[in-house]
Amino acid sequence: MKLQAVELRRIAMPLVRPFRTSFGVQTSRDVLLVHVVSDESEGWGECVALAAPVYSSEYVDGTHSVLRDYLVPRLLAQPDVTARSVAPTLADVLGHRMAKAALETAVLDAELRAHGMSFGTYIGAVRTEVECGVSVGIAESVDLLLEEVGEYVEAGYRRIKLKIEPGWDIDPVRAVRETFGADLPLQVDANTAYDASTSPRLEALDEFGLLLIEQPFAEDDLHQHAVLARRIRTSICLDESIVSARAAADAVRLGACSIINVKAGRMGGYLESVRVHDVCDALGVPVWCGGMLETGIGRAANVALAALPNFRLPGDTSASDRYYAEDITEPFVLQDGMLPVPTSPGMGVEPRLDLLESLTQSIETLRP
Ligand code: OSB
Ligand code: MG
Repeated sequence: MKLQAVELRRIAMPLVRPFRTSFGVQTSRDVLLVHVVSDESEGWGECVALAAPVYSSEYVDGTHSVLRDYLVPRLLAQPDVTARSVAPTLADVLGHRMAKAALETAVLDAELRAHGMSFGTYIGAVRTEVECGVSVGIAESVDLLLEEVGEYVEAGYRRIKLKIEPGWDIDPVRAVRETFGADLPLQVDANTAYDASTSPRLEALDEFGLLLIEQPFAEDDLHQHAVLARRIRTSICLDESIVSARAAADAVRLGACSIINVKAGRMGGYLESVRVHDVCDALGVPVWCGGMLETGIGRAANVALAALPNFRLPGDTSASDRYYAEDITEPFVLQDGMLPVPTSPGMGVEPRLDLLESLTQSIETLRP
């Protein structure tokens, strides 16, 4: 394909409820959408960077800037662009994986639409629907947490993930176990909030039969994760630390984790995410699909990714109404705790352009 234009569109999406994690509270998402127009078709990608650099070093204004000044110009200068050519073309720009992922996804959407092939078919999806979990923020009180978890259990979610931090860990986990029973699939996510001095609190979680503990320590501290993994029965899962298939293989071989959360934004795209899936499969390590509070555009690709065979745990691929009163695509609706894998060409969803217009804060169009 020859790219004719790349549009960078910023939209404001209010969340249905505030989402509090160990790194802060989010009440809305400032989303950067990448729209590519080629001589054959069009495609969309959603950048998952948060408004501030608190989950990883990327943030939405930074991704916008690097796309505009460095990434998009490199692609526009190419006579022929395919999704597989995007990462090599951008390789001399270091890091900025979320920005690169959004651009590669938009190109992949356009390419697959031109070929009439769905993303699920392209990557080898083996399921028509995927099991969904939900990520529950740090609450004002244990009572309010139990109320929120109750709503999600009632809605049919197949797994609950509690956000934790030192001081909001043992009590809420115990309360959820006592209220919903030992059979509720339950896991926790610390978003790097612990260190060696607070690690004993995580050891105290070992008695609650959790599916996993996600990213308790710093992104670059694989050693501390390996130490904890040796001390407890509960599986350690890494999120922030895993930025590539190589990082995944290294972390597993060091004994730092036995489960991996796959997020395409963090890994620079869906093509690298498939490689992470494959290397983990070869190492006997299950993966699951994480989330970054995506709109329907990003969610569609995540749901298809989660249909690969080694995605063996429910993902943070929740229904549209968990995040937004009105989604910018046809909403994803939970059916018996599952979401259907899109089957239309490309990522399989159409943005609702009228709604998109009303949510748009700015648009910038770049041409060759
Ligand atoms: O650590 O998994 C995380 C949201 C934003 C940033 C990081 C994380 C999350 C979530 C929510 O846990 C996942 C989702 O429902 O999209
Ligand atoms: Mg996480």
